[in-house]
Amino acid sequence: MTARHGHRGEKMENAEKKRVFSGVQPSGNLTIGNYLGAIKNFKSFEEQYKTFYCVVDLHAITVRQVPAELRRRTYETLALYMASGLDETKNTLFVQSHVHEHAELGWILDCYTMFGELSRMTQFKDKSAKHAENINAGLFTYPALMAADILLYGTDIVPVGIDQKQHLELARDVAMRFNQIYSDTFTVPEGYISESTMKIMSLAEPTAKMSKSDTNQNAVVYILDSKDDIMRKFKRAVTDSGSEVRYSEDKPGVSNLMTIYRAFTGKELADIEREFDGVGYGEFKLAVGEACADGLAPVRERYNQLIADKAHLEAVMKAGAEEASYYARRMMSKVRRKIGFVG
Ligand code: AQP
Repeated sequence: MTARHGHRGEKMENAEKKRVFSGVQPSGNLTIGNYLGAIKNFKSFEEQYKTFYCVVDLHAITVRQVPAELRRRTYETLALYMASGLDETKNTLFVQSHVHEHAELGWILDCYTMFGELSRMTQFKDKSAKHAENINAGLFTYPALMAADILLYGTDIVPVGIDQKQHLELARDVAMRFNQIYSDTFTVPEGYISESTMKIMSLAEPTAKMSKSDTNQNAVVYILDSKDDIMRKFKRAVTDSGSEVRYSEDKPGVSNLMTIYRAFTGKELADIEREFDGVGYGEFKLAVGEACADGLAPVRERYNQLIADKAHLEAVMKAGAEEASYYARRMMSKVRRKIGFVG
């Protein structure tokens, strides 16, 4: 047993804490959408909760991945968790495929998730339109695996962006369904969706979500982009008609930039409107670029140190998987018993 995961006393203490689970797919270079909508919020739970943050590689293969890139991005995603401030001694950081119970419970929950429910998932509809040549069964049952990820740890809270709300609701429904059939087994999880950063939009098409798999590199700001790239992308960002820096529905481009500016500076929207009153979009976009680049600089710096030490990352993911497995095994033995599996 490692010092990190301690002894029974520590587990006892953890047993009383509420649980948090979330994950990010290593399916591309991570964006400021992933950072502001999800990862940046993870840290706020590390003191009060028992937290599980996972690199969800099983989910990533629902879309075809180049093996060498998937491997590299798995390390990168873990390093980005840590570079964003997650302390590996306070959070369980691990890779989904290292804990086999995710796949096992995923299969079981497939059998408690309805075809009709999965057919209604907007992400499935979007992704099957985007990947028409590869509409595989995994893409369809993705939400049941996500339910397994969450329910395996008795999770109370799941910090995610708004795009995951529908999947989270399905996880709740599946938990309640299972509990109703077999008596109380799973905790019914709640989403934690940060209102101010729940959906960062594309810089090229501000009515669409910023996505790591977007093929238009100018639409997306990556966490590890250089300052020059960040400035260039914000300079080219699509704005709206008129010239006022004002937050409103009919100004999706400017509103998105204000959201990003607010997230990196901590300023209120009304103050931002005042700050840029009478100033053209050009100057505003430069200020957003500066704030974003400044906010990401320390993350990039820490990341560069972390990614250079692969042995340390491997030690973190190994220890994380051991810790997660302890909880996962306990839940699985309960689930097996309830269902009626022998042994
Ligand atoms: N644009 C966004 N704004 C706010 N939150 C976002 N998230 C993703 N994009 C935004 C949140 O990031 C977490 C991890 O996402 P994921 O890796 O599970 O996949 P996703 O939601 O499908 O994200 P992407 O970037 O769009 O990936 P691809 O292009 O591979 O599909 C989630 O909590 C998500 O809400």
